[in-house]
Amino acid sequence: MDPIRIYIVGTAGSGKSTLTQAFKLWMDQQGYNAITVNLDPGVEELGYTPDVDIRDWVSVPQVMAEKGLGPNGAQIACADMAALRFPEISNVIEGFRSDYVLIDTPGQIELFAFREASAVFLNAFSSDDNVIVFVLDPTVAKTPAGLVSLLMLSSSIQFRFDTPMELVLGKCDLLEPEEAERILEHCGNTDSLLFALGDNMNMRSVAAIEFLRAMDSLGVRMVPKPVSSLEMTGLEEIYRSVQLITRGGDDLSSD
Ligand SMILES: Nc1nc2c(ncn2[C@@H]2O[C@H](COP(=O)(O)OP(=O)(O)O)[C@@H](O)[C@H]2O)c(=O)[nH]1
Ligand SMILES: [Mg+2]
Repeated sequence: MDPIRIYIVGTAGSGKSTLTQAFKLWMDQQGYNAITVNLDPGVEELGYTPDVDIRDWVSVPQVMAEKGLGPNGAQIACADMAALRFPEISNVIEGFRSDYVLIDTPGQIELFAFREASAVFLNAFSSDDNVIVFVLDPTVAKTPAGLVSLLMLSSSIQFRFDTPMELVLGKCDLLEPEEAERILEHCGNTDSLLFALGDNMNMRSVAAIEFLRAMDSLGVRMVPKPVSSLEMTGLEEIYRSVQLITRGGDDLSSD
């Protein structure tokens, strides 16, 4: 059976790399066979050693030096070069024959969302085996407008790739319990979120109303799973949800 590929996606600094590392540790502890893949060619300090590292094929500092590009131009060039190297990278990933592939995506979310490389990766596999785990940064999700913006961003990515997605509220250890509760309540209950946004009918609240109602009628609204990579909490819930999405809840370990 093909491995389940879990793409960890989120805004810069939301905690993607730390979650990749924590999730791998948790999977090891449970006896699940998982590998980690770093897809960020520009990262300097990762905090863990990935099993497969895009920097072995393309690296931002090297492209900056060779092509005389600045860091942003080099990031984009690298993302596009990674698409060309996809067959080799994919072969190395397949070689591990693991049940799970945890994919840490570039720090800047637009590199994942809007460059071709991620579409090449995602489309190469059956959509039944891909899941995007979208990490909500708690410092942004704390305000109602920040939360709606993140939900819009996650919808944009879901729309672009047509891949199942699980939402995660990251770094929960930094939130007061009632703050975390409020965010979860806002995600699950459109009226409470609209109420929190305020009732001044400006462009922003009309856009939010239309967006949230559209999500409601499509049935794609999601309540995030609260997670702390630091305290290793919420990882089992992500795992269960990924299993449900990809395998209808069958646990690989019971095969
Ligand atoms: N308190 C706390 N800090 C975290 C957690 N996850 C990540 N961080 C911190 O958030 C910062 C950004 O994390 P990183 O994983 O590099 O984010 P990325 O850019 O999305 O890959 C780092 O300083 C991490 O130590 C968490 O669960 N709890
Ligand atoms: Mg990172």
